[in-house]
Order: sequence, then C-alpha cells, then structure tokens
Amino acid sequence: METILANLKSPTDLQAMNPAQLNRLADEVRDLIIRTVSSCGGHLAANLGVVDLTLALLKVFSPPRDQILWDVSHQSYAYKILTDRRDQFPTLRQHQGISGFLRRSESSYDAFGAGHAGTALSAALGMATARDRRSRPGDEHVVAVVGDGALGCGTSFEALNNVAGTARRLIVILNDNEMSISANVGSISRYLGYLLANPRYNRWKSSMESLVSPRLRPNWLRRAYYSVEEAIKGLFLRSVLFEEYGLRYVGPIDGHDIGKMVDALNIARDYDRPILLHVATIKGRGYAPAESAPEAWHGAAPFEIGTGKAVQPSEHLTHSKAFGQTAEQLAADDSRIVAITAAMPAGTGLSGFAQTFPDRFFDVGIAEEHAVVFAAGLAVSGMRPIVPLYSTFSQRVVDYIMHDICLQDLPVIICLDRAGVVGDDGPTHHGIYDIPLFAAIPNLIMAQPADEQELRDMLTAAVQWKSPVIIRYPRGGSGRYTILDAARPLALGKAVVIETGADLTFWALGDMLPVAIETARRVQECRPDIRPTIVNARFIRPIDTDLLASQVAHTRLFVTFENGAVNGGFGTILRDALESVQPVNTPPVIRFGWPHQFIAHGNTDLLQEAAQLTPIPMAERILNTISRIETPSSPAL
Ligand SMILES: Cc1ncc(C[n+]2csc(CCOP(=O)(O)OP(=O)(O)O)c2C)c(N)n1
Repeated sequence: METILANLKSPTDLQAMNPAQLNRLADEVRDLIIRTVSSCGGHLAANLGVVDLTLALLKVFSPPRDQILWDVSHQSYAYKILTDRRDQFPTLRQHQGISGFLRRSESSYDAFGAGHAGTALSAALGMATARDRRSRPGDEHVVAVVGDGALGCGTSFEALNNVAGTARRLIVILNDNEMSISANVGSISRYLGYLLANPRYNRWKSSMESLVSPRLRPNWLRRAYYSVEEAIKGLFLRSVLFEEYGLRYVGPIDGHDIGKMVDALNIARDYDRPILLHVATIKGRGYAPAESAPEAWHGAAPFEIGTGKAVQPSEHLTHSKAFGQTAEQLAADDSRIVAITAAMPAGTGLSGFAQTFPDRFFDVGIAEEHAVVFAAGLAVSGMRPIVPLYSTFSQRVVDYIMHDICLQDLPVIICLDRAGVVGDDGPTHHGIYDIPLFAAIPNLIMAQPADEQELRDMLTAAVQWKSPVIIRYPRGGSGRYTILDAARPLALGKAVVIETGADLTFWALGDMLPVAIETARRVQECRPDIRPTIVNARFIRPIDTDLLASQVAHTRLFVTFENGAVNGGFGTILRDALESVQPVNTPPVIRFGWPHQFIAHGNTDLLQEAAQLTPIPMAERILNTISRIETPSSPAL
C-alpha cells in the first residue's frame, strides 16, 4: 500500500496535511521505529511517546530555520525520519550508519547535539539570545523539548533561573510522561503530577476547550481565549513554578492529540516572551509491551515484534548484576552501607538492592553532582555510600569527586559502569575518559577488576579501605558466570602475575586481560623464543610499583592494554611509574588504548578493528618494536 511516509519529500510537506493524514503518518512512523529498533536495538519507549509531538512541531515550525533542540535526544527518531533520514533510518546506531542521537555533523536539521541530560534549556537560551542580539534579529524560533526527567537536572534549573531578561522569545516543550528511565522521582516530579492531575482546573479547562476553543478560528481570538484562561488558571492552581521563572505556562496538553498540540504550538509561536507548553505523553505509545513496561523498554536489544521477546536472551551475569548482587550482600552484613543512583536503578544493577533495602536506597534523579556530594555527606556522618554511575555521566562530577570527596579523604565508593567503549550509543556514551579525568586526584584509589568475580572481590575489599575509591568495569559481562563464589581476599595496590615469562611484560587492565593473553599467543606464534609475562594490573592508583621494580631489570619492552583513552590513561600512569622506579635506561612502553579522537558508534568489535585494538595488529606492532630493539642501528623508539 502507498504510504504517506514514502512520498514525503521534505518536512514542510507536513504543513499542508490535514489531521487524518497526520494521524496516519504518525502510525507509519511508529511502525518504522518499531521495525528498525526490533532489528538493531535502541531507545524504543521514549521515541514512541513523542511521535505525535514531533509531527505537531513539524506542522508548525520550519527547521532548520527554526531550531528544535531535544534534551538527551534519545527520543529524536521520529524527528530524524521526518526531516531528512527516512531512507538511512534502517542503519540506526550501526557502524557508519546514522547515530541514535542528534549530531550537528549528521544533519543541518540537528540544531544541537546531545546524549547527556539537562543541556537543551541552556543551549536553547544561548541560541535564542544570539538571535535576539543580531543587528537585525530574525523571526526564527528556538524550541527546546525537555523531558520531565531531564527537567530535574541541576543545569535545567540553572538555565530556568536565567531565562527572564536573557532571551526575548523562547519556546520550551515539557514532555511529561512521568518517567525518567524508571518512574520519575522528587518534588519537581510530584509538582508536575499536581499540574497534570489537578481535577478542578482540568475539568474547567476541558469544558472550556470543548465549548469555546474549536470556534476560535481567527488567531487573535484564540490568543484572547488563552489570556482569559491564563487569568483564571491562577484561581485553580497555586503559584505556577514556571511563571515565577518568567515563562508563560500553558498546559497540560494531550501529547497524543495532534490537533490540540498544533493549536497550542501556534500560540507559542506567536507569543512575544518565553513560554512553556506542558505536554502529557505516554511512554511506549502504540506498542503494547512498551506501554505496559516502559522502564524495560527504555533501551531495547533486538526483539521479536509479535512477542516482545529478546532475540538473544543471555543467562550470563553482567558486571552490573554482579555489582548489584554484591552490594546487596555487603549491605546485609553492614548497616552503614547505602546505595545511591542518579536515575539508573535498573541499568546499574540496583533494582534488587532497592527492593531489599528501601530505606538504604536513594534514587536522586538525573543529578550525578548531587549524588556524589550527598554521598560525601553520608560518609562524613559514618555511612558507607556506594554510588554506581555510568562512566560517561561521571564526567560531569569531576570537581565534586575532587573537592567534596577526595580532598576530605572520605570513604565513598564510586563504581563506574560502562567503562570503556560501549558500542552502538557512540561518542556521547563511550566511557573512555574516566582514567585521565580522575587518576590525577590524590587520595583516590582507582581499580578495575578483570571479570565479574573479581568485581565482587574488589567491592568487598573496598569497603575496608577507608578512602575514596573508584572501581571501573565495562558494559555487559565476560560471558563466563551465571553465579559468583563468595568474595576472595584482594590486596590493596597489588597486581597479579598471570603468566611468568621474560624480556617482554604485558600489563592488562580489566576486560583487556583476555585480549592481552591472545596477543601474547600471537606474538609467540611468530617468535617462539619470546614468552611474555602477563600481569592483571587491577590497580590504576596506586599502581603496583613493587612489581614494576622487580620486572624492570629483565624487561626490554613493556606493553599496556586498556579499554580507555590512551592519552593520560593507565599506560601513561605505568610509564610514569617506571620512570620513577628506574629513571635511567627506562625500558620503552607500548600503550594500547583508544586514540585521541571521539570514537564513533557501532558494534564494539568493528570499532576495535578500526582502531587496530585486536590481537593481530597489536602483535604485529609489538613484533616490529622488538625487532627494532634487537637491531641496534634502528631509529630510537
Ligand atoms: C547526565 C545523564 N545521566 C543519565 C542519563 C541516562 N538517561 C538517558 S534518558 C534518561 C531519562 C530521561 O528522562 P526524560 O527526560 O523524562 O525523558 P524520557 O525518556 O522520559 O522521554 C536517562 C536517565 C543521561 N542521558 N544523561
């Protein structure tokens, strides 16, 4: 059957469509999103929730002239499809395909790139202010779409605090589905619930709308109606927070009624000061499994559309699960242990902990900064906080970890999940910068276990260390464990020699240990006379200098392996440590890690191949270096 979507030439085509056509187009877009995500995975529930809103936005506004920003931008699939990426959409999140987030380099329709929450309001305010400051200010619009979860971010409120008096016009769409990834938390979320559910106001509003507003066709009359509504609203609602910040508040509006949204967006477009439309949407709208379990369908792995079942279910433990189970066990033995999450209870493996210890579990919303300083306060008062964060989101808390935790030497354990390249989500989500960012901070112990069992050992030991600790571990699991043994002793600052050889010493960090072992095998295949020593480093800070000192005299070449940025990473720390152990005639170090550039999205194996971080090219580079060392006339290393 001929579809509207297939015939769409430009987003401006939507402006001539009638409501029936727009509703049909919405169904077609949902269908394409479900089919694509079912085969390549991605953010499903949030995207299905904003299809109608996206159509309404494109009916009223004209990007790229009008600039539409999406906070996080994980919910931008319909926008991508309807602007200029319908035909590439099946390549979503795949290596060299289109990104799962907005990127300025991908399309002129992507006004501002994102992936981390809480940036759209500040950026939109900057763009609107720049527009107003031009010598001949344009009449283009800046529209920021912000979820109720992202609204809870500190930066969102910092931006709101600056709206009044900064930009003349700004349109904010608050997309309220009452969910972050999990159910939204905190007072702002409760307040939004009050706005959504205020029965007296809503009853009055819907009867007025059904009686009056359909007849208000001339725009000026509709504007007059909204002014009266605005005045009367104050009788029903206690002070409207957004109005205190200098934004006109309009809402709540049914986010699945395209006609109503178009009416409200027209008002917003013509309004002469900052305005916020409160739009109520349902996460997962149009796909029953996602509607009934939006948390589980926030990010979906490939699935069968009919049943909603994962295509490749795994029995194995992930690092996150190993972390969560261990934290729960530790909490059972020690009443000082509390766990804090910044809106990621399931992703970080804390769902079980939350159920077992509800009074020792804190979901603070998307507020990583608050999460770690809150933990510092708990630690000062004798508690033992454990804070799992995704490595990439920890980037915004460097100062709080330095100033509030490490400077005061507080025993807070921060677990950096998704450390290393994460694959399909790409550069906004790769967790490869935590070592360069954190390892310079004094007092901080920084470590990485080689697998899930060692994570259990390390976390259990860390509770006794009485210092700030960061434990990093990668996405997924090693595929070796369904169940873990009891924690084994693990000595602070000590690496472990896995294989003893001579001449060549490999230090592998965490999940790179199997890669180092395989690389050693490849080296030995070509040079049976060389047998590398292989070390599981375990500690980044303090690095095991005793072991290094014992190796330096009989090692001609050190090689480091890490799933992190190579510049300033583990290999650099090891090289510095070697220099302090043996300042003269220090052996050379080959450092394997991610190069100094943003790493694209795509399957992790392909990314590793592209960066030559697989055993064959690594073995070749090692062998070349050895032959240069063995040939005295070769250029210095
Ligand atoms: C700083 C930061 N922390 C955590 C996340 C992970 N994350 C992605 S989407 C999301 C929920 C956002 O909720 P909301 O803004 O309401 O959007 P919705 O998914 O409900 O549409 C979270 C926590 C993130 N992207 N950025």
